[in-house]
Parts: sequence; C-alpha cells; structure tokens
Amino acid sequence: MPAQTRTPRKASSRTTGTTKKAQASTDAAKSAKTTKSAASGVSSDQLLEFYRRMVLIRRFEERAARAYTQALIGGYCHLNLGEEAAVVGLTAAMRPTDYLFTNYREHGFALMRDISPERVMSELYGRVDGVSKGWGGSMHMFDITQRLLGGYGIVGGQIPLATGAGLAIDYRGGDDVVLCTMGDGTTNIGAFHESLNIAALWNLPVVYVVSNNRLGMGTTVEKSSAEPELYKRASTYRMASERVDGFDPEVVFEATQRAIASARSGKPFLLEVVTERLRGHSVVDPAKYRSPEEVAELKKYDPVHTYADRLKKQGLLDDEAIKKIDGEAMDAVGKAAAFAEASPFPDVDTLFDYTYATEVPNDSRRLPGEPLFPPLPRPSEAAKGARA
Ligand SMILES: Cc1ncc(C[n+]2csc(CCOP(=O)(O)OP(=O)(O)O)c2C)c(N)n1
Repeated sequence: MPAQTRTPRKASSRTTGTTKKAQASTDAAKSAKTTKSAASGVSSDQLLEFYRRMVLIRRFEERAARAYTQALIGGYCHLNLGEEAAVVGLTAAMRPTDYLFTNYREHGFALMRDISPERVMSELYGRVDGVSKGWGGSMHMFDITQRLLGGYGIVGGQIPLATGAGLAIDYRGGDDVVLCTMGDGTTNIGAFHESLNIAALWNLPVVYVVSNNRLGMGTTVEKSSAEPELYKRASTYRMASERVDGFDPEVVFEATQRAIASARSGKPFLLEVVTERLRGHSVVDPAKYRSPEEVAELKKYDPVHTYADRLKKQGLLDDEAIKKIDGEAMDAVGKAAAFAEASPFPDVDTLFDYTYATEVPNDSRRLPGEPLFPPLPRPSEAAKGARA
C-alpha cells in the first residue's frame, strides 16, 4: 500500500453531532461543537474507575508489544493504544448480560469484559489458560460467560454474526443488546451494509460502533471512503447515528448509553467514535506513512494523559494518586505476563476440540483421517537399515 501523508489531528476536528443534527445537514459534523465532558449523573468514583481502566489497558498493551518483540507472542497482534477512552466508555455503558463482538483489535475489550489480565495475556502467549484455551491468540478471544463473542480477523466478519445475535435476542424475546465494534475501513465491506439494512428493517437490538482511528492499515478514511463522515452512512438505512470524540471516556460513555437505550427499544444505532491509534496497524507496522510532525502532534492528544490532567483539574486526582494507579496497573500486567509464561501450551490432541457446535463429535484426535501412504523411513533409520 503506498505511503500517504495525513493532516495531523486538530482539536477543532474533534466534533460531536447529535443524530438529528447530524443527519439534517451535510455539514453538521463540521458545525457541531466539541463536546464538553462532565458526564452528568456519573459519580467521582466512576470517573476514577474510567481512568484506572484506561491505564490498565495502556500498560497491558505496552507489555504485549514488548512480549511480541521477545517472541513470546506469535501471529498477529493489534493494540488498542490510543483507543483506551473509547474502549472504556463503550464497555462501561453495557450491562453484563449484553453481548459484545469486536474485530481483531480486542485486548482492551476483553479486559473490560472483566476477563482477567492473566487469561487475556495467556491467550496472547497461546497458552492453555488463555481465554480461548490458547487456540485463538490475539485476534480470537471468546468467552461465552462474559458474553464476549469474539474477536474476528476477517475484516467485517463480526458484523453479520452480531446482527444474527441481535435476531436471536429478538426471537427469544429478551431485552439484551449486542454491541459490535469495527474499524473505519470496515464500513466499505459489503457485510456492513447488508447487516445495517436487515437490522433496520427488522428492528434488531444492535449498536454498530465504528472506532474511527482514521486509518485502515496505511490508508486514510478520506482516501478510501466517498463519505468520510462515517456515521452518515446510517441514514441510507434510516438508522439513527451519532459521531463523538473518542478521546473522552465520559463523552463515549454517555453516547453509548443513548445508543444502547435506542437498541434496547428495538431501534438499531450506528455510533462513530473518532480516535487515533498511537502506533502502527499491528505491532510489526513501523507506520512510515506518518510524518514525525504528525507523531509529535498525536502525543498531545494522548487520551490517558489528557484525561489525567482533566481529573487533576477537577481535584479528583493528584500526582501521588496517578503514580499509585499506574503502579497497580504495572503490577497487574507484570503478574499477568508471569502467569502466561508459566502456563503450558495446549496439547495438540485438543486441536479439534470446540470446532463444532453441532452434533458432530468434538472428539480429541491428532489429524483428520489416516495418512494416504505409510510413512517413509526417516533418513537416519534408512541408514541404520543399510548398515545392517
Ligand atoms: C476481508 C479482509 N480483507 C482484508 C484483510 C486485511 N486487513 C486486515 S486489517 C485491515 C484494515 C482494516 O482497517 P479498519 O477497519 O479501519 O480497522 P483498524 O485496523 O484501523 O482498527 C485489512 C485490510 C482482512 N483481514 N480481511
């Protein structure tokens, strides 16, 4: 993919529009004011908890990046660095019984579904104590008890499944909702449009969330999307939508509450959360498409630091408390890494377990079918035979 230059993020671009405003006018997002924080009705304890959770995700992801370079983690590995406020705000608004589908950028989401750092880290390490027993890795975490239904590596793969889960809830008459996250690039996949269409037609209880970090790998939203204000795509399906500042956990939390309330009443919703990822697409991407100026600019918007500053100004945090919270996160992550390293790799006999949800037996076996030919003698054995 060719390298592309991007305009550094400006504070004024952090726009928020309400659904009606946004859809009434094509330039609503441009004219909308930057959302002020101060989530009404949220206690100081909850605001501090938002911060604690953001710091946990930050430290967890940094540790995952390090472990990857030490070859303790294999395969693909995509981080939520820069998206902490969005992940926390989105998940804090969910009930424990609501369902969550994500793409492959999911470590923070798994942590926020109260899956322990030990189990999340063990999954990254491919160990038996991992969320998916070590068979899923970074992109495929699944925990039915916490209603995290994946973790999908195929871009857009989660969207029809999430829509189906919404149909199942509706069919059974429950009042849970499904929250389905995806990246900005995913909104150009056919499954996105098919899913939104059917969800709107059938009034399914689904909140579709676009985590717009403004890049699909190295391609900007403006280069790939004819309508770069992605929340507007919902209007094609007469679906309510909103675009909010994803660097502010309180704004995201409140917007998600509104979106979930809509979905619970049978009106699906498209929520666009504008964020940035602070590093490359995955841990192996050096992100050369970013200029040094842009990288420097990004640091100014780092959500963990800006939120700490805000809570300090509000008198909810001081330097000592910040240090303590950071120390606790570092401890939790250190323990998780030690736990993961001590956990065994899964036995190859379990390779086909949990593959089918049907009556097809989930038996342990080494390989499907017998070998076509008897195995050839190994060179050393053949040499032994020759000598004899
Ligand atoms: C169907 C499909 N096509 C292409 C890919 C390769 N791919 C992996 S991630 C990605 C970019 C997706 O960008 P976006 O939806 O913005 O998500 P982000 O990584 O920014 O969170 C691509 C093209 C894939 N995994 N699946």
